[in-house]
Amino acid sequence: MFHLNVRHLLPQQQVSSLTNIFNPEMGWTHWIILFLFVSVCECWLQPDSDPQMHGEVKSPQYPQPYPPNLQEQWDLSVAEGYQIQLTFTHMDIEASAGCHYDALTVLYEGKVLGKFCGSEHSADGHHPGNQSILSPGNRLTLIFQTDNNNPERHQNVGFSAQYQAIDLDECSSPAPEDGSGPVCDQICLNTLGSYLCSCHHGYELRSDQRSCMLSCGGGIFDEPEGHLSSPGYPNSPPHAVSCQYVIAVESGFTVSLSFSDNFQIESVDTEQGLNCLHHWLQLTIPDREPIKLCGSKSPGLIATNSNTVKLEYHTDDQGLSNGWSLDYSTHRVQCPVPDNVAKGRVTPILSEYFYRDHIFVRCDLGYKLMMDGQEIESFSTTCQNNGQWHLPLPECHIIDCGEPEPLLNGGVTFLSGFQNRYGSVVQYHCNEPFYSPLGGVNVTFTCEADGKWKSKHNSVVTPTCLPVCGQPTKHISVYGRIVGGDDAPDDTIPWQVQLNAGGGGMVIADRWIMTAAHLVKNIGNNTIQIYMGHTDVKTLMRFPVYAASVHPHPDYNPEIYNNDIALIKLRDPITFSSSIMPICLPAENATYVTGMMGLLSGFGRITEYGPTSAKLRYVHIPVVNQKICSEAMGKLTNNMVCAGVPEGGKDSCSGDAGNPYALSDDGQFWAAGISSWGVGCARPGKYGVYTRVGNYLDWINKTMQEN
Ligand code: 4AZ
Repeated sequence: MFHLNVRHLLPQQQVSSLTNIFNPEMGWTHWIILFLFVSVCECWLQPDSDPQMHGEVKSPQYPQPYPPNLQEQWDLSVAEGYQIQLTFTHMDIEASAGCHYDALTVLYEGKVLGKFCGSEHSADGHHPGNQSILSPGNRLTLIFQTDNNNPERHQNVGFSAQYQAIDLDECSSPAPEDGSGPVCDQICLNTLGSYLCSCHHGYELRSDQRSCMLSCGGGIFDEPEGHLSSPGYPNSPPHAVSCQYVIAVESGFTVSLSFSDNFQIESVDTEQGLNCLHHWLQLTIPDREPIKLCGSKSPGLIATNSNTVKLEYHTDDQGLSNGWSLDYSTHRVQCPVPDNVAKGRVTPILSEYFYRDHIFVRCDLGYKLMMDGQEIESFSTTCQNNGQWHLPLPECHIIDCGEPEPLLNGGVTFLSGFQNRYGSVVQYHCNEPFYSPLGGVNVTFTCEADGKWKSKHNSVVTPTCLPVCGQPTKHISVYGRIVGGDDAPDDTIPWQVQLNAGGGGMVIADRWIMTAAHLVKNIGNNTIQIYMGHTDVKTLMRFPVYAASVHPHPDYNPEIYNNDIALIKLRDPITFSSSIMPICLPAENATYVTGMMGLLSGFGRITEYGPTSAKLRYVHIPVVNQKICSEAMGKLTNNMVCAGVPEGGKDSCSGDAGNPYALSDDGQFWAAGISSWGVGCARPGKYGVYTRVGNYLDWINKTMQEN
């Protein structure tokens, strides 16, 4: 194996001529002039500057006989690193002993390689024959000398020779005698015109390109673990070592050095202790003072707490250090153990946390994650390569459900807990006895972990308070009359209303009044005023409420008062109390049983020809058999029901149209009839005729829904 560090040798001559030409201090004009000069010179000097690789040499006048008195010289040269091989194609020089008269002398650097004369077959002289002449270097000098001593006019033609460049094998050249050693210290590679030196494994070529030295084995070590040692360890390395090693592993990891026991770096004993004066191993850790190590005690384990460390081993040309050896390993950077989070949990719980570890924080039930004043869905943080968590820990704050939704016509009471926080329990109630909760029971809501108030059945919908209908807080204890009736005490008929149009009506919902169609048929919405909540007319009139829309039955027939029913929608909803309460609508299956007593009320006339009442009056009259009534009153439709007594005296009268005729079931009043028409008032044998409300449930509900 050859060492990789192989450098090509530039012939010294070329190096020096290059450095002469490329003088860095030259200006641009000089460069241009030089360029022109070099270009031109190259053309002129081509034959000299570009050495010949082969050629021919002939004696003067060859193949004519050469003249006398010659002293001709040829200086042959080929490229550096080559030898010249000279081969004679023909030689015919006057032969003489020792080539005394005429001779061709071949020289290398002044040293005679051969002196030739004669021809191939001549007896004396010195002819090269078929042998070539090889110059030791890249030059060769030929000198052709002839004398004048030629009385017989010789016929010798001289010589003709070819020469060519032959690669010089520098590697097999013997070591120069100056004691500088062989061409190459370890390995020599012959190349065309030159040679290369190389070194065995573990060695590197010195800057002289010839000699080899023990390799530092330095460089960058980026694997998570590895082994380093000084050159030649455990044997002492050559002197004047300067080796550099860099351990640079991924950030987020720290390097620990573990020196073997066999550690020996020359130190100098001083009064202050060991001094690493001439030999040392210096450790450089970023942001720390460099540490110089020497002596013969192993430093053992050194935790650098850094992902990079530079080691520089230095010895001078004296002293003795056997060197050192170490194994390095890496550990993930450690992050601090996270604090506890009050009302929360950090997972996973470990005794140590390292680079790339994640932790999660979850809050106890009823608590939420908060960061920088903001609630967050989830939390995790990662141990970074700098040993810090990438996010600080969040806090767990108790969940707050906020104020519970207010309940219309009801309220909310705190049963337990604190400031609407998690676990607080509230109870909704309706304003009894005028409202009752839909579903019947008071509902409790708890502030749950999701921050919502929820019922036992996990509902988030606040309950609804439905108005209580037909159940006055005060009851009429004495039976009385309208015609033949009596004044109604306050709060006993709280659904009673009076219209400015004359006639009355009844409250059936918080925005709806029911009355007779014939009263409102031709009246605009804006002119209708409705009064309620008082039994005294004067007081009553002080508190009008207004209609938003009026809905007489579309099939109302004014001729026979069929379908004499209308609904008025109020602009504003009514809040019910003991003085204003709706009357119930008939049940789906409501029956009008003959003889059943009903409650008729209103502000109509007290007698057929008398004045209307200043007070609300009422009378109890029974439901009359339909056939009997029809016989008494003429043709009735099924949408009508009669009430009254055959003997007369108790009846509705003028101004009572639209008023309620209420039947009761289990103390709950329902709107059985709407006062519609009659013949006079309270006459014997006559009855009051009322719109049979039970026939209009669908229309009423539809109208209320659609408006
Ligand atoms: C009316 O004109 C009226 N006796 C209402 C009912 C009766 C008579 C008249 C029935 O308002």
